[in-house]
Amino acid sequence: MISNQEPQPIKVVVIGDSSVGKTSILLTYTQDRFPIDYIPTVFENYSNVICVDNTQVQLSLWDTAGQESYERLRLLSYQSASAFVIVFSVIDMDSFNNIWTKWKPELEKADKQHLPKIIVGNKSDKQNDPQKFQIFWEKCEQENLRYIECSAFLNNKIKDIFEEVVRMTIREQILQTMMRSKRRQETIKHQKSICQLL
Ligand SMILES: Nc1nc2c(ncn2[C@@H]2O[C@H](COP(=O)(O)OP(=O)(O)O)[C@@H](O)[C@H]2O)c(=O)[nH]1
Ligand SMILES: [Mg+2]
Repeated sequence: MISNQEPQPIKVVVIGDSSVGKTSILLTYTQDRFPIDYIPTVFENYSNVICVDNTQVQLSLWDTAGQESYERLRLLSYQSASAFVIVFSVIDMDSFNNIWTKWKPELEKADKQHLPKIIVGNKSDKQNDPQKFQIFWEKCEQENLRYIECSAFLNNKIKDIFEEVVRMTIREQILQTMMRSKRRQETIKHQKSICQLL
């Protein structure tokens, strides 16, 4: 059901090695076409109201630059993030390995490891090896992370990435609200029992 409330803001930050296709994914999603001419290093932040499973959200998308020299700037963009999309290229094994050795540790350093995140293998138009897919999928499964393979070039599964990350964020926020309310009730119960004792 669509409510009359203000759409809930969700900030999604896209990270991953340089050249894996982060900016292309974002441009393809927001413009519904693959950028064939010019691709900026980082695309301008974007914000739009979208509807996922009958819930309206104010989705803002933040691109980042993967290089070491941009680390300070990148960490700034992690502030008030709701979720992360970690992109690698399915034709570049290093970019996959770097998820575990660079990107996850960077999120931990920024104290964002608890936020919802999704792993995205881009450039699937260049490689269609089920064995490779299995390797990527199994590792993500082990790490308890959702894996989506996509091609910005073919505009394949691009919309699914953002719908799924919004879905995961809404679920997580509901869970957090329920836990807060439970903790509040427990505190009230505890205070009441102390009052009775006194
Ligand atoms: N074949 C193929 N090339 C892609 C795809 N996505 C991006 N690229 C290319 O990969 C290069 C790097 O893309 P870019 O979006 O700048 O990567 P970023 O550094 O991660 O933002 C560019 O030459 C893109 O045209 C894709 O899905 N398939
Ligand atoms: Mg870029």
